[in-house]
Amino acid sequence: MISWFPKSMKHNVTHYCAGCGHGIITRLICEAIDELNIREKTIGIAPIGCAVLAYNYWNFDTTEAAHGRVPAVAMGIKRVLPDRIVFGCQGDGDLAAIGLAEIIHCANRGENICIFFINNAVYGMTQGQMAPTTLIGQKTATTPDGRNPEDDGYPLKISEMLALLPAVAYIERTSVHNPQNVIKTKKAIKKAFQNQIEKKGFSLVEILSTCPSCWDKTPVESALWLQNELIKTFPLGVLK
Ligand SMILES: Cc1ncc(C[n+]2csc(CCOP(=O)(O)OP(=O)(O)O)c2C)c(N)n1
Ligand code: SF4
Repeated sequence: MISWFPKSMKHNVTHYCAGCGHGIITRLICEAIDELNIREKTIGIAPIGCAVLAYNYWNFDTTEAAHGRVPAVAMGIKRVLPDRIVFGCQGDGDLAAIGLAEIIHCANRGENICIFFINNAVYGMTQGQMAPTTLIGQKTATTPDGRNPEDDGYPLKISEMLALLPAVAYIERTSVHNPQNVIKTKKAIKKAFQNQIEKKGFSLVEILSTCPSCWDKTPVESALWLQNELIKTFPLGVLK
């Protein structure tokens, strides 16, 4: 059992937009850390993107990694301080575009860290550019007529790609668009941490998340769009 407000979370006013999935994910990570009683030895790494300020909410040791370098920083910390529990958060622009090489090689080495990969199908922070995960036909600031695979390529399925690597311990795709899936997401986050505690190697949880501001939808419309459209391209479940 946990108290109503996680010990691992700071009492700060959120900077996330109304209906954004980031806030839910931030709290789930804190609840998981509390429940596993690892707050004193956890180190979290914030990315670029809207989660850049995650350390304003995390009440444990944190640092920041520029432009996709979360896995490299996490790896360095974990190798120097192997008794710590080290995790990183990354958006799809951060992880699947500018940091693609980092995540592939980190996973391929089976580094004993956790990555929470927040897929909202756009660059939220920079006002909705196309991301590698943007759906075919999806309108964004840089694809005003919708993503066209002939010009823009196809949505990149990072979890499926990483699940092929032999050194990867665990990959699951979850979502936070409704309570049932929020509960599943927390379970997946806890499992990833547990894997690290048991020294099983690299774990990644891809979490489908809403971005009402850049999707140009209300929070309710965003939850429905995630459920009816985003999940079609990014089906939920354990990939490895
Ligand atoms: C072409 C390009 N390269 C690099 C950047 C720097 N940059 C700032 S925020 C960001 C990523 C934000 O998107 P995401 O990682 O999806 O996080 P979100 O804000 O959606 O949570 C990047 C790559 C940029 N804006 N444009
Ligand atoms: S821009 Fe999108 S991802 Fe960023 S805080 Fe707002 S809703 Fe969330």
